Amino acid sequence: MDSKSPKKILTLCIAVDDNRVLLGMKKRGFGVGRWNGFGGKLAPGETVEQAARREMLEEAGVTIGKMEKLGLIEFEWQGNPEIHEVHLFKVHSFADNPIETEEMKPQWFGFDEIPFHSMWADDPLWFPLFLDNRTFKAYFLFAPGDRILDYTLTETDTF
Ligand code: 8OG
Repeated sequence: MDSKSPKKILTLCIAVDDNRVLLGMKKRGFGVGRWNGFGGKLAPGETVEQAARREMLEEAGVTIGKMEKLGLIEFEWQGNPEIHEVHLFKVHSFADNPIETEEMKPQWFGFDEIPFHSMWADDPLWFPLFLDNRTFKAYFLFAPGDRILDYTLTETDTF
């Protein structure tokens, strides 16, 4: 990791109810064909939290009520200097029913039915912390494609 690397800031919102998580099948763009939370890049002038709320509304048609930040995850791809800094939120309440949009097809999954085989390779490593409401920082280095070459994952009290 190089402190001078260009950083792209992104949001990721995963809603939960008592025993399920809300994921979406990504229908286009980066991560297409995988289940993921809802999110994307910050628009100019937006805070991370504003972007998280906007993306969830655009991609799932729901207005977030209560949410909390649980993770800060940095991604790097071998041979590419750009770092993706992903701010992960757990969404505890929202208005409206999730709807399918041009970008995502939403679906609820039980905590014991999370489709890790069709998710990003790093997700199984941090999902247990996420489900357990533990705050963490992580860094993943990917080989071109989807193989994790190196990573760190640390619980933290501060971001
Ligand atoms: O705007 P775009 O759809 O390209 O944003 C990418 C979304 O994917 C954004 O919500 C951040 C998220 N994301 C990554 N990498 C990873 C990852 O390794 N795991 C998960 N679960 N989400 C990721 O950019």
